[in-house]
Amino acid sequence: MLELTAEAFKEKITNKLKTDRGIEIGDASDKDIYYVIAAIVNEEIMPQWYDTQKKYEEKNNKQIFYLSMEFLVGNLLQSNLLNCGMLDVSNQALKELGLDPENIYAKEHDAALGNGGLGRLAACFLDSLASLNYAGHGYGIRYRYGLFEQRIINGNQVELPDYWLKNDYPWETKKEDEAVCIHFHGDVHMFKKNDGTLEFNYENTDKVMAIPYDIPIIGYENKVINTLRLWSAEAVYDEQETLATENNEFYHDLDHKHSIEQISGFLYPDDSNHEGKELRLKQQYFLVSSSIQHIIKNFKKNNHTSLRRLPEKVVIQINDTHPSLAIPELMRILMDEENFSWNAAWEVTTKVIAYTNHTTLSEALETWPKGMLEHLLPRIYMIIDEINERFCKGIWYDHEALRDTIPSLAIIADDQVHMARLAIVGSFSVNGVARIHTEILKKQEMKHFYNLFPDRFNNKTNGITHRRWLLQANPNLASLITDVIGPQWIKRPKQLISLLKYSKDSSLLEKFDQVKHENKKILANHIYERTGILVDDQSIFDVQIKRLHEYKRQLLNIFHIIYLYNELKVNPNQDITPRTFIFGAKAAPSYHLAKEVIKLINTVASIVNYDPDIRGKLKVIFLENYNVSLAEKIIPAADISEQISTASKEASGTGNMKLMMNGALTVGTLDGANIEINDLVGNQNMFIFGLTADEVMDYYQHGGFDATAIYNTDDRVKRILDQLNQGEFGSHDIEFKDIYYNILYHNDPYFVLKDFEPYIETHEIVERTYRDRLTWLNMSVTNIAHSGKFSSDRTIREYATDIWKVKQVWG
Ligand code: 26V
Repeated sequence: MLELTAEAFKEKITNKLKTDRGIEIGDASDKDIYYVIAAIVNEEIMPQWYDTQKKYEEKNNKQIFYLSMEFLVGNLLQSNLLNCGMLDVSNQALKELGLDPENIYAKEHDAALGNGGLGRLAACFLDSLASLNYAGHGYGIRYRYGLFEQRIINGNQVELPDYWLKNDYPWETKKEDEAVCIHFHGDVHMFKKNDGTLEFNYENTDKVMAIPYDIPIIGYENKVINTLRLWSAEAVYDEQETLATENNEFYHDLDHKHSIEQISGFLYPDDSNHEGKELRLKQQYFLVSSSIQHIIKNFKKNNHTSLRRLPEKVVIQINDTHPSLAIPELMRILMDEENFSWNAAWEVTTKVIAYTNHTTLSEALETWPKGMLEHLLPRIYMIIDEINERFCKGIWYDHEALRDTIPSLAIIADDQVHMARLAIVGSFSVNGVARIHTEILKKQEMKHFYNLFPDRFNNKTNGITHRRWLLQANPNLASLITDVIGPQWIKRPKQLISLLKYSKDSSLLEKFDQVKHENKKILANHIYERTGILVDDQSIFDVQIKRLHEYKRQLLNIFHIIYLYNELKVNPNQDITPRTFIFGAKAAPSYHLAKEVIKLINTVASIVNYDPDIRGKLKVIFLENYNVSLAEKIIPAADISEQISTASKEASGTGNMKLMMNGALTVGTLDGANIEINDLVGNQNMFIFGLTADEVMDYYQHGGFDATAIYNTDDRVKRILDQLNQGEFGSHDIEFKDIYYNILYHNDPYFVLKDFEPYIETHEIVERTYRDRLTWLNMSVTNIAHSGKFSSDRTIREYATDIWKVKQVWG
């Protein structure tokens, strides 16, 4: 890329400090330096961004539009520097200026526009799309407040607003002239035209402007710059620059303006429990309508032909059902604005839209009260109603054998609109995100749909960008790998497999050990700075980092810790390898039980960490405000990756892939993508335990599991639950009773007790294995070697070939 020397880079920094910020280097803060480096990157990429768009226009190939309510992009300066080939020179220049590059890059406030896996996946996909040279863009919402900032106060989670736009965000460009207008509410009038067809007009709608802000998505060393377009809601003004409302009274106007801006006000912080909130529905339609309007405008600009040919030029991937109103919205535009007949519009729509499912948890499946949808989006509701009518009639007449299943297939049933059903019926592809997840969709959750549309269903196992999660986050490991097998793996991550040849070379394994140890020291320092707690960098770093949810079973992990603590209290001289348990997790603010688990982890931590009997053999660290930046610090230092969901519940998981790629060994259930990791590395290179998905589903269907029986027979379990019930860990004696009741009176719905014993035993094996250094290191390197499959480059290639039918644009 750009041939810049460190000397030249330093000069750029000093010049820009003067010209952009009016200061000399000696007076510049880390933040000033951050902004000028971002400006240097922008200067480099802006012309490339323009050129990329021009090339796309010239070639006029099919383009991919990834619609998502979430893009968890995190921090961008370092990855932008990396992808445009300036990271090394920037690091060197900063060091020569006496600055710590880490500190400078850390000045960026993470863009936390996502909850967890689903949002981060969207961000990894954008990185792969650009790096592999696909014309693929993201569309999302520019929430003014991202996912809340978490503080732990007295062990409790406290949520603070995340006003990430407080300071200038250097990566966005406002495109005022590409704003579009969105309509809510209003009356729909139907006219019969002379030719007998129907025309629909809307009146008295509430209008909202959608203003796009574009963020460049930089491909890795290939000069491709794609776009992430985030929409922001603003009030519509009339010619006199007053708010376009019926009543121009000042305070009424302000109120109105405020309620409009709320549409892009904040990201909903719950990723597990669907609540039918109208504002969330408004957000979804706002995203969908602005994006589709823009896609169609673009098509018309570049193609002087009928919109019937839209499927040749456009594919829209919807990230879960959240953008599934894209289906009726595209129908609406084609019919009401472009005069398409129903059949012609349906033909186009169902060739353009593809749907990814990310969960089978019934409580997360979206449904909207039909009255709410009808009131907010009357025309859209009419179209959904018609889709439903035609679909149900089709089954009735063409699939007699399925007549009985109509109530479970109908898009509108029980006064609710079922969004997953709409998404399946209105798209040409439905994919799950790991093999087992897709199989569960086909055989259980969506089996009737699968019988109707077997060709529509397909699997696309998730992936992660190895550029951010290995090359950038773990430079020491990345350069060791390059020393051993050469740099080809960076562009072809499957080539990591060449490491296998060296996985028994003890002098080399030592080097891997050193890298891990260095990373552990860095994390230990960070932990000390953030918490004041000293952790032993020789201890096993046992890591569970993910959203807090019952099905992810952080509770099983903390029960194991309590068990170890109890054992050590009885026998303080026990010879165990010291362990540091590291947690990072946000709970949805309204998820009471999840917050109780956070409190429990912190309470156990405060007891274990300061108990002299333990003599530092166990440490429990809960790092507050887990986010992308923190993940980048923890993952390179992990020895153990806890992937212990109740089998069948975790659709895929992506943290499992990031940790594996950084040499952590998985302790996991046969769930999600763990199964595919297991296929590659084998039982001998990971620690599998617990119920299988079939066993779990069998218990749900036929019963036969009794939590109380385990409580009564396993003394270890009884002791832990009694400790909770009797307030041994609580500041008052009802503190953790809810957890106790949930397990014993609701029959332990996530099988924590059932999997307790195998989990404990597995951890005993983990400890023995860890002591056998060469075996452990061999396992670790074997995992890294096989992790290439989990690069999102592989995933994106599969989407491109099987679903989107697009090719790389050039090169
Ligand atoms: C659901 C909801 C429902 C209520 C409103 C807000 C909201 C926001 C997000 C979601 C999506 C939940 C689904 C999800 O995040 N699934 C995760 O997707 C990952 C990427 O495919 C996958 O690795 C995880 O296993 C899966 O749990």
